[in-house]
Amino acid sequence: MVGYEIYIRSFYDSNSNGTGDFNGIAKAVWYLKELGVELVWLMPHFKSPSYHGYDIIDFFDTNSTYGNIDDMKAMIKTLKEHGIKVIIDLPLNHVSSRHPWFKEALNGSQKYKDFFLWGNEKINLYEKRPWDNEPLWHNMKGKWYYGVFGGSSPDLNYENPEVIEKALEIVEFWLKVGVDGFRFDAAKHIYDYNLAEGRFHYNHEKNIKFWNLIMEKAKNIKNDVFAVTEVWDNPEIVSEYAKTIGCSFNFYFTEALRESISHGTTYKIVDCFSKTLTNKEQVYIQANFSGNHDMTRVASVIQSEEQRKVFFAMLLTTPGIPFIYYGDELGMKGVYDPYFTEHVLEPMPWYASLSGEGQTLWKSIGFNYAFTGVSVEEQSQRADSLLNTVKYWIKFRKENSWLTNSWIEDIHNSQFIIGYTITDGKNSMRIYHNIAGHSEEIDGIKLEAYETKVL
Ligand code: ACG
Repeated sequence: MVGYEIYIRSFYDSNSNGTGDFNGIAKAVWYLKELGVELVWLMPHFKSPSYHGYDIIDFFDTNSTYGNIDDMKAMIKTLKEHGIKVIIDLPLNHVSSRHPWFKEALNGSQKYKDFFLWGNEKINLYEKRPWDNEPLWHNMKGKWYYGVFGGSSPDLNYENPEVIEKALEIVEFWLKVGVDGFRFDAAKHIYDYNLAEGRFHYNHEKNIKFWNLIMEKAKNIKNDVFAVTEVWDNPEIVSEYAKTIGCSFNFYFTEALRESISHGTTYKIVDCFSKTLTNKEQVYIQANFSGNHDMTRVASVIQSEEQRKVFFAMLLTTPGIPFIYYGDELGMKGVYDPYFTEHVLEPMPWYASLSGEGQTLWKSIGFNYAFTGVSVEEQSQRADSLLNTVKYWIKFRKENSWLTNSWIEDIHNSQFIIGYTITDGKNSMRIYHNIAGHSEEIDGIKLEAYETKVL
């Protein structure tokens, strides 16, 4: 199974207003089918004041520019008819500062005050976020509140059982709408501040207990629910969450492949494969991925199409459920800017001219101008394009569906080649990738520039 991350606003426009929508995704099902993906991850679709949607105003309603709940149900139905599951992004850690709960809290309601975390004299209100020095505490109407992702998204207080109840209600609601599962946003942040000690601190144990509870609820409603967790951390920590949730994004994979391929040396890949893909226990599934909306697009890191082909060949011949970020299969570019993430959320280019049915145009396109030719149209017409290479490997993966529950053994490498056996204990194959722009040899096997060989 291969997953595909979609930013709804930028994907496919069904009513010619320039903005992508649920009906548009249903209309574009032919593309998802042709590509071969079987799982779609929708970035937040809830009512929200921001373009990205991670700060929610109503957990029980959709963003009306994308359509209403009935439109969403119809889209899920269409995709299901074509064998494609739909999971939604679920940011439970915080809400929008315009959420009625937060407004009530600011207006003095004790019930809703207990939904959030408030500063006091024991707390260092100027403590910074450890990874980028952004403030953790914010002031509104003279009141200090905690918001790990900024002032516009106050954190919920999960010490309050009522808040936990709300989270369970939200999970139940969307499973009943018909989604197949979730991408749990910011999973390590549910309990990331120790109020008693007045300092930032990840409580992984408590977080995992919380996700256990959520998963129990979800499985009660839908026993084959699929969930994947976003824990952007080192592999040891990620795996602790993955064991509970069943699947986790493998950030180290994306980082290692990008670095190794752009620098022309396999060592980082070897380290990553050894640390994250050799586990025979199979207690959880790895979700390796091409990139996501929080990082520079792979085509802006790995410049040549030939190198990107070997990147995708590797992504699609490793254990687990690989995810592709919409447009990465075409070579869409975009450089991540934490203050303006729109650069990596550009409209999906369906046509070389950027005009035609379904084309979204809600923002001007900076990194993917028409003249770059990167589009579904251009890529489909060229037999040796990146898109056609990605389709080839997705098809290969479908024909070898055991790869989902497999692991890697016997890694051999040189500076430019990595070879490994992928197996599930019953089936196995040996795979070699050459990341160099010239031919190379290993184990008596010759590979042409950027070639992948399956034996
Ligand atoms: C999710 C979403 C993101 C969203 C939010 C909030 C969370 O994907 O779009 O923001 O709803 C941190 C969080 C993640 C978060 C990203 C953006 N992603 O943990 O949950 O920020 C280090 C830290 C990570 C950190 C990462 C960011 O440890 O915690 O992610 O840096 O760069 C190695 C290390 C690893 C290290 C990396 C990178 O891998 O092992 O520890 O990660 O290197 O150095 C959205 C919007 C925001 C808005 C918010 C409300 O995008 O603009 O403010 O919503």
